[in-house]
Amino acid sequence: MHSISDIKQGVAKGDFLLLAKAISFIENNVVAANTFLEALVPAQVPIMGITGPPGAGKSTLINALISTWVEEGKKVAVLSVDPSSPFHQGAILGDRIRMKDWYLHPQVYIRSLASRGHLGGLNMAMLSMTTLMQSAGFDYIVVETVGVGQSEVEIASLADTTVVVLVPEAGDEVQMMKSGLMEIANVFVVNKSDRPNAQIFVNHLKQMIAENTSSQLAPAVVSTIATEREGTSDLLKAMEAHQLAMQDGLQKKEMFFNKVVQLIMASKMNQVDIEKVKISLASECTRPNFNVFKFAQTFY
Ligand SMILES: Nc1nc2c(ncn2[C@@H]2O[C@H](COP(=O)(O)OP(=O)(O)O)[C@@H](O)[C@H]2O)c(=O)[nH]1
Ligand SMILES: [Mg+2]
Repeated sequence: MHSISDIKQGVAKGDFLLLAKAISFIENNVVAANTFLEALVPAQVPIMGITGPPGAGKSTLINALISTWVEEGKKVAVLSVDPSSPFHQGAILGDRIRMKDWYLHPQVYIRSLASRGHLGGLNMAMLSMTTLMQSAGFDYIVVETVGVGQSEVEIASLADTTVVVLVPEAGDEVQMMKSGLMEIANVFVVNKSDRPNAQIFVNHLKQMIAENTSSQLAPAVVSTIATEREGTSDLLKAMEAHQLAMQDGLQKKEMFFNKVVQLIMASKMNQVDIEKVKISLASECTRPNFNVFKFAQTFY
């Protein structure tokens, strides 16, 4: 494995080959990668999570944000996961088209992750990769995930700032997922504001926020038209304001606590031979009065 300083040098020159190799290494060698990950020296680059239903305009929005950052001379990393299409490449191809300007750009690194097949789970993969990006010299790190109620990636436990992207027609949906979304969103984006009734939806959303959160924790609401790059500077301002507000705050501590819990759980799981569990379970579970607690206990 190359050292992180070699990887960083590559990134500085716009050559992402060593970075890509490090990612593959992490994906394929959970235990061996630990030594590499433990040696990283992550900078305090905030991780921005962008989530929301499929088609809301997350990738288009990220595309617009990248434009702004690239113009400022910054380096940007985008990690994108679409758990709704585990084997189908469609969503990833769609993002490739949406963000096509950036795939070969020396300031931008975009990586799509399959939602399954990661040793140690997707959350672990994301945690490792965002830490790697923080250590590799990027100025901005964005993670795109599809949020559909029970997102496979708990983006909120991974991101410093979580942006939930909705569209004006999302009224009922919001009602449905109200509690969950209210908890994770630091910023709401109402994208496709070129559509009729966008303002009504914004007002409705603001009202729901006021009813459900205390004023200090209230997420900002930003209207955008991602395809026109409209509202992106407001979005940037809202994200920056949130990052300022969370410095050393309770939310930051909670985020790190969640990460540490995930790592402890993963390392405990590494001590278990999961194949052995499966084989043993196959014969045991058909017995009458099979007790799952008693069975699991033999593997602790
Ligand atoms: N009218 C309109 N269409 C948009 C806007 N933003 C994105 N779209 C379109 O919505 C579709 C889905 O966008 P995409 O970024 O792939 O959504 P994602 O699945 O959330 O990443 C694409 O056809 C975009 O061109 C917007 O602000 N207004
Ligand atoms: Mg997308």
